[in-house]
Amino acid sequence: MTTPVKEYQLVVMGSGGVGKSTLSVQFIQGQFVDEYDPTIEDSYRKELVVDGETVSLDILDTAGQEEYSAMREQYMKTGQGFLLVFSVTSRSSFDEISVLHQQIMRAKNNDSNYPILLVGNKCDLEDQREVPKEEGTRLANRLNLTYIETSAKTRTNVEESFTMLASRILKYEKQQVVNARSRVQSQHAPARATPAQPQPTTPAKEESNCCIVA
Ligand SMILES: Nc1nc2c(ncn2[C@@H]2O[C@H](COP(=O)(O)OP(=O)(O)O)[C@@H](O)[C@H]2O)c(=O)[nH]1
Ligand SMILES: [Mg+2]
Repeated sequence: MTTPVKEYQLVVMGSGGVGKSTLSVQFIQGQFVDEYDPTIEDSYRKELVVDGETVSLDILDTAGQEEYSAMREQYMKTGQGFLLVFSVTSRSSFDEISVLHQQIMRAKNNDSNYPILLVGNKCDLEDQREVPKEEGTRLANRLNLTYIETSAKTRTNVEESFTMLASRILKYEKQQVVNARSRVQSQHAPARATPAQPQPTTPAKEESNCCIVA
């Protein structure tokens, strides 16, 4: 009997022209596309082995147009991991990151451990660089993200960034299970502690109270 492969939704976000489609196509098809219709929002699927587990990644390459903001809210809710992409050759695309991050945080109940990678793309264009590596690292530290620089042209760190995000998602999911277990245990803890406490006047009522799920 084969175990069903786990599926995860990854969302690639960032300003127009930073290389979201090029990164996605390079990862999926292993080729560099010079021109890709910037208005196309597409999704791709790829299976890969992450931390010894085979997973299926559903990758949404967003087009980031304002008129689709209802769609944007939707994929921010359903996305299980995000690549926040800017281009190291564009200061304005870097400035846009904090806004996008805030929007994700709103959709994810301000969970600062949510799997998100900060990606500085086009690192092959060193002579056109507007955002130093240190600034990327600093922003990532401030937002509790990991920073990685990529080139969709030379394939530098392309595979690594998607794999790293998938690995983060798996770890996050496992942590959620641990957290849920310890929540259940702590809900039962007062009931076990009750006999050691000074005898309450109405023990039956207190015991029933500790079973209420908040
Ligand atoms: N030199 C270089 N060009 C890139 C890189 N990534 C994307 N591009 C180019 O940047 C332009 C915009 O890329 P695209 O993927 O369409 O950006 P999107 O709007 O974020 O999807 C295209 O001409 C790409 O060929 C990269 O890493 N290095
Ligand atoms: Mg695109």
